Amino acid sequence: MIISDEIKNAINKNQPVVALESTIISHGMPYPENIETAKALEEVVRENGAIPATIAVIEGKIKVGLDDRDLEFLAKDKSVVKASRRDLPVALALKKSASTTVSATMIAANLAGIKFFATGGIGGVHRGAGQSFDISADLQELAKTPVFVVSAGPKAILDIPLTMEYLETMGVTVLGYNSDYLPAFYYRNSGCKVDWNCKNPKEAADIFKTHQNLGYRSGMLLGNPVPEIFELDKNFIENKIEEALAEAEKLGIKGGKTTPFLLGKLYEITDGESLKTNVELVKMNAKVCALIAKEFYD
Ligand code: PSU
Ligand code: MN
Repeated sequence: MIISDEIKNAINKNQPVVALESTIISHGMPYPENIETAKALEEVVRENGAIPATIAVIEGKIKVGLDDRDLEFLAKDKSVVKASRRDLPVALALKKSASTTVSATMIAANLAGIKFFATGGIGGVHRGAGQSFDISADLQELAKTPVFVVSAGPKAILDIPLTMEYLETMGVTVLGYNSDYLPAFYYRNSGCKVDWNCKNPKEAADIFKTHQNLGYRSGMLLGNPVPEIFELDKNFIENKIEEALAEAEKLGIKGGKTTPFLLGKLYEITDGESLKTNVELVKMNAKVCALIAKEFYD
């Protein structure tokens, strides 16, 4: 693992560090919005008092803190693979380059000693999982790796009530951020209640501190709704999601290709509206995550 000097120094001094994932760059957004967003996220984290740590696998090593060349490569090179928990040992042993999903980024962050991580939307239980069995490894990771994850909820392409149920079964603490409901990525309210509404960064930091003091080895999920001005109309986006899902079904898209396909398709059929919202919600998550990390180490 290669950790940048700045990040290593911050970790050693117990200063706030926020991990950022790289699948969103390689498989979540088109070029050049992906690299612009990757850079903007690092800025947002800094502006809010924490050190950003974007994570990927570069030539067989976990790299914590990427330079411009790495970001450019992840944003442009179509050969970059998407590495989840199960892929990580292979990518490292065979000296591949790969972007890391929420699960792989949590593993890397935890190994590096980073406790906070901001993403867009986590993976979850896919619609029709009763048939396909498609449940993202992100959910299991939240149950076994002690990292605090800020997201705008599960991606709306998923089955959100089943995702909530799964997290509950695995004993993962799920918090709403100033909301009684889990957000649905593109829109603020999934209609799915959360047990706990956390009102500010201090409450979130206190809850995570207590969780650590109890010796829990699991992670925690904060659902931060997209700002109102950027949210998409529920009916509008749900119709588009149906359309994208039908297309995926027709083409026989499966496994790790499903999420990138659906996000790409939505971009196309919403004339870029889905991407605009996606960019804004990740930025907001990076901000909130930095503020919570700052409280935690204060
Ligand atoms: N959030 C986004 N865009 C993304 C992802 C999250 O705004 O592309 C990625 C994350 O890396 C997440 C992955 O872990 O999608 C889930 O993929 P799957 O459903 O195959 O587990
Ligand atoms: Mn899957």
